[in-house]
Amino acid sequence: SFDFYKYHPFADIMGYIQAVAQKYPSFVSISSIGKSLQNRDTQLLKIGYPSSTAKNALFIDAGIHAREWIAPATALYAINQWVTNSSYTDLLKAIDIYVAPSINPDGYEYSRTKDRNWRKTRSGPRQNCYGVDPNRNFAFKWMVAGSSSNPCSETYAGPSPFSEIEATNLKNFLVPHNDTIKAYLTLHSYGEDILYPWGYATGQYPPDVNDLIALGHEMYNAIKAVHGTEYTVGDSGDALYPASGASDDYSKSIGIKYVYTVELRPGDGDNDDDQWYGFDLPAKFIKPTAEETFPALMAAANRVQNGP
Ligand code: 0X9
Ligand code: ZN
Repeated sequence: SFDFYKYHPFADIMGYIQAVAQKYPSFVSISSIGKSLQNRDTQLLKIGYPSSTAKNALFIDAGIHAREWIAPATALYAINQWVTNSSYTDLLKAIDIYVAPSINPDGYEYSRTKDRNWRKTRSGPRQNCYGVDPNRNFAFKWMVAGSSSNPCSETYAGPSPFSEIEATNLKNFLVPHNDTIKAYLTLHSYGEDILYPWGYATGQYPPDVNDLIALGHEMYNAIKAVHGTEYTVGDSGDALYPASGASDDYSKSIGIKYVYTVELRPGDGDNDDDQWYGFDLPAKFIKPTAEETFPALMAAANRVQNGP
C-alpha cells in the first residue's frame, strides 16, 4: 500500500491518484489538465458525489515549485483522509474537492534526480539557463514586482505571460470553473504562512479582504489545535514580499473568492530552538505537517459548503 510518509516520484503520485479513482468510482474521478513540456501527463483528482444541481468546489494544487516536496506529500495525505473517512460523506455530497498534487512535474523530477534545490520549470535553455518560475508566469500584473527578466534568475517570469505550459494548463482549468470554485489553495513551502491577495504589491487588498482574513484565522486556529504550530496570517505582499504573476493573484483576479498561498513547514528559521531544514524537510515531518494542515483544508472546504 501507498506510504504517505515518504516522498514519491511523480509517476507514483499519479499512480496513487489513479488507484484512488479506481477504488472509489462512485465519488472520485480523474482527469488531465494537460501535459508538461517533457510530456508528463498532469492529472487532477475530483472528489465529490454526483449531483443534479451545480456544486461549489474547493481547488487545491501543490508542487508548482519543484523543490517544495512537502506540498505534494501533504496533498496526498488529504486525499486519503477524504476518501477513506466516512465522516466526510455529507461534505462530499455538498461540494466537490479538486486536488492537483503535482503541477510542475518536470521540475519536480529534476529536483529528485539532479538538483534538490530546483524551483522552476525546465523550459529553455535561454542564455544557457533553464526554467521559468511558474509562480511569476500568470497573466495578472505580470513582471510588476518580485520578478526577473533574467532567464538565469530563480524568479524569471518567462518571456511572456503563460509562456509555460504548466501555468497554462492550470489556467485552462481554473478559468472555465471560476463560477463554481469558491476557494483556491496553493500549497508551497516553507515559512508557515497563510497568505491572501494581493501579492503583487504591499498595501493592496481586494474589496472582500475581511472575509479572507476571517477564513485565514480559522485556518490558523485549525492548524494550531493539532500540534501547536503557529502560522502567520497575512497579505502576501505585506507579510512576505511583493511578487506578481503568481497563481494566487491570478485566481483572485478571475473571481475566485477565497484564495490562499499556504507556506507549509518548516518555519522561516528565525526560531533558535528549531533545527531548520528549509526546503529539504526530512520525511519524518510529513506526518505532523499533513496532520495539522488537513484541518485547515477542511476549514476552507466547510466555508465552500456553507457559503460566504
Ligand atoms: O515566492 C513565491 O512564489 C511564494 N513563496 S515560495 O517561497 N514558496 O517561493 C510566495 C507567493 C505568494 N504570493 C504572491 N506573492 N502573489
Ligand atoms: Zn513556492
